[in-house]
Amino acid sequence: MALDDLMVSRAIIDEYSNSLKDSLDVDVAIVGGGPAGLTAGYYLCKAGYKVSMYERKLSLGGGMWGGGIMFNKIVFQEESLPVMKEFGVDIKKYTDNYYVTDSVQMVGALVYHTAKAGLKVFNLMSVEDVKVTADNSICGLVINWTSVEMGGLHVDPITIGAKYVIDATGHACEVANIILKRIGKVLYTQSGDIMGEGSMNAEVAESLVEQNSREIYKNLFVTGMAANAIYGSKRMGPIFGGMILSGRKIANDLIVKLKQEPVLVK
Ligand code: 48F
Repeated sequence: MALDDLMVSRAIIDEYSNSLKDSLDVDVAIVGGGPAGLTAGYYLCKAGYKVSMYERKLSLGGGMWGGGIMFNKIVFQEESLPVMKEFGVDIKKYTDNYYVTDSVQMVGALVYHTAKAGLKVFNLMSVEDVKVTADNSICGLVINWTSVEMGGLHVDPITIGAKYVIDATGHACEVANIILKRIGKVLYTQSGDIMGEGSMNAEVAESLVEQNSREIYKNLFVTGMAANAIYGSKRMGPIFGGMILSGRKIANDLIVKLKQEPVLVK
């Protein structure tokens, strides 16, 4: 059969535009496609919610590809085994409570299962601001192409609506920083500010990351390394169990909230 180059262009433009239009109003918008954001997206989509993800880079996976010092192996602990098994990766028990998988396989599995569950992914897209209601509750995101950001070009962004937003931007906790800049020290921390990440202690950091994964401002939730940075916990380095447990925790919290919403009868 003959191939028409213009049909290829048309298919790309139509399908991407439809996807973007369909994601103008979502239940949950996730900023950042690292392990925590992807896991949160997986469980939310599996529960039937409409979820979109914005990732600045070309590829999803965040800090997971490089394992530790570019040795592409992922270490995780016993507690996170059920989530690892859910993604179907090959797991090797190294010794009691230490399990290892391949980081490339893990990123692939997370991306595949999350996309198949229905997550709408917009890569090469950076979140530069939040959309707020009159009382400054978060109700969406302001997005623009990463290439615009990189080029320092003066091109206006577009806005999407979301009932809830998740900051899954890792060490930089970028959405929380936007709140500080635009609204002030209003985060649900002791000082209202980002408390800042402490030095390495995997035991402490991993034990706190799930409990730090929660609402940090009106309709804004946090997961992953950003949660520990915001609440002043330590860093954990190249162990990834806490990231996926944190993603699952925030998804479960939001599922509870979304279920409580009244169903509008048309
Ligand atoms: O950094 P990242 O992997 O965050 P995470 O899911 O996992 C942390 C671990 O990788 C590791 C660790 C624990 O073992 O300490 O660092 O918490 O993924 C964050 C993603 O967010 C993207 C960024 O490119 C990365 O892929 N990101 C950050 N800011 C923005 C963004 C933004 N403003 N807009 C879009 N994407």
